[in-house]
Amino acid sequence: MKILLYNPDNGVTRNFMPHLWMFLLQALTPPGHEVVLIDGNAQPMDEESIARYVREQNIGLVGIGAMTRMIAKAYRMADAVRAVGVKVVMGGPHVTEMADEALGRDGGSRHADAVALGEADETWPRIVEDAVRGTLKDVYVPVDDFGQERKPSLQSYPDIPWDKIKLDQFNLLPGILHPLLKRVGAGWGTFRIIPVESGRGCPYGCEFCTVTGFFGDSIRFRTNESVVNELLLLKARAREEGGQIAVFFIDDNFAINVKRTKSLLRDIIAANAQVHWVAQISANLLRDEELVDLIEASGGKWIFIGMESIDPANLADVKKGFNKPGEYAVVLDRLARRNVFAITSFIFGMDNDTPGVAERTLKEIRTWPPGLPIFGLMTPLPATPLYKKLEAAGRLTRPKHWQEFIPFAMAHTPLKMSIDEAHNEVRIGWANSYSPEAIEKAVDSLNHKPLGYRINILIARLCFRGIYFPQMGRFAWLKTILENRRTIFKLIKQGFGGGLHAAVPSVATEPVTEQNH
Ligand code: B12
Ligand code: SF4
Repeated sequence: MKILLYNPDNGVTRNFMPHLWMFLLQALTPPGHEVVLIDGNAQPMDEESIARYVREQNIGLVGIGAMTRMIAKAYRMADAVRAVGVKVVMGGPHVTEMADEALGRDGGSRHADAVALGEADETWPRIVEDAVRGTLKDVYVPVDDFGQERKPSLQSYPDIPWDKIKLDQFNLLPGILHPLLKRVGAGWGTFRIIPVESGRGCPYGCEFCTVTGFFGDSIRFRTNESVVNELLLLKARAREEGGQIAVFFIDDNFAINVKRTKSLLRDIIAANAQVHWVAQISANLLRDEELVDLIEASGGKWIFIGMESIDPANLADVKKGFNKPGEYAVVLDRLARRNVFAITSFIFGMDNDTPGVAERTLKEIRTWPPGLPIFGLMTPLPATPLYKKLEAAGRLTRPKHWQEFIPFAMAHTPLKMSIDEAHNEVRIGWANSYSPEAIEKAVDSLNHKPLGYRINILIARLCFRGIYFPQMGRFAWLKTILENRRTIFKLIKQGFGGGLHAAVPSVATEPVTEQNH
């Protein structure tokens, strides 16, 4: 059977990274089937084109995965596939929580023939076999022989054949730049960010987050060997195709077990499997100097920290009191001293927020080493404790906000400001952090660092800007480049002064070298 795995576009940004679930399920598909992957963020498709594709390619089963914010598009695409008589199975965090919605059991129309609840590593092969036999069930639940919920162990993690998988849709370097980059130096034909997981689960249970409910509070890890082998495979691929590969460790809290993280990082270093990597780690776990040393030595470049708020009352309210705003600056300095920078994520519209929260947060941020601040709004995702709390209190203004997804729009009223005021705070956060002046200031403040780092932060800021300010087309990019021309020219001038080749940091093919320090 020919199977299509499809991830809908998010409608806001182009994907900088493919979704892991597609590659994982492809690797877990029983032999004898052909699996094709389409990520709508890289290959945009509408209802008509997916229906045509399914017909022309003789697809026998379509698997669709989606987060809450893409679910409306996912349902529309599923409807189009089912209309041409092909079965659709849906999975992922949203339909796990809202299976009745996907199956049309809540009074709405049906979008999926089958729904895979939770982690589908063990149920997917059964789904494929049932689809072949024509005996698809409505719901697949990962349970053991006694009917108890079972979280898959990651000890026998499948080998994802990164050396063979077609990744043409995930080259971040625009074709127009290829000739120029080839002249800059070998190793810049492609640049990909690849998702790798080393473990699943987070016990912290923050009120707004789906992770503890979905993956459970017991944490499961892959073996160090399996992660290291995956990195070696990716590194070899980058070398072979004359390109760059960076890895996003998508674990929700990469250092949740510090001892184990250190042992993994040591093994990565020992095997010379370093690639440049990004990971999510909560601030409290970055107190450990040895951990941060190992992050640097193993290729860690950016750490995503869910800071959420600089107000301890807000943090306590959402059960994230383990974040201590008083130590944010120390943590960020500790990283920056090793040339590791932070993506700092904030949520506005929390219950103790009042107008002016953006400016108060920006004032703090300005005292920190430059990084990548991002600002979002408190969002009640289905089945989270936050959703239940707001629903019980009658505070949801758009209880089914996913049916009509609007980027950066609240679905409930915060306690101490209006919805419009909360939206305005987010706008202030983005406008101040990603204006040409702010970007120039961030790049200039790294004047004592190697040129590669300043180029890194410039490119990262220009890309991150697109999360809030629409930057999808060529024209939008051209405008951004023009607005930031002063900073760009400054770096080009310095690059030619020192030799452009020396200035461009190698992302994946080199371990961390003296030049990077
Ligand atoms: C990596 C990641 C991202 C990446 C983007 C996704 C990517 N390219 O990989 C980045 C960093 C950009 C991102 C951004 C956001 N993310 Co995010 N992200 C994740 C993260 C950490 C890992 C995803 C992953 O690969 N997991 C590992 C795989 C194996 O698990 P999985 O995807 O769930 O797949 C398994 C099952 O769900 C199932 N399955 C999934 N799909 C399908 C399909 C079929 C057909 C079947 C059968 C089974 C199946 O099988 C898989 C194997 O068991 C998750 C948290 C998590 N640990 O999952 C959050 C998560 C998915 N993100 C979340 C959110 C909210 C966001 C943001 C909205 C945050 C924000 N406020 O801005 C943005 C929006 C992004 C956008 N513009 O669309 C939520 C989604 C909750 C929800 N109900 O939708 C999660 C769960 C985290 C959370 N805090 O709750 N994210
Ligand atoms: S620490 Fe992160 S992953 Fe864990 S529950 Fe809190 S927000 Fe979710």
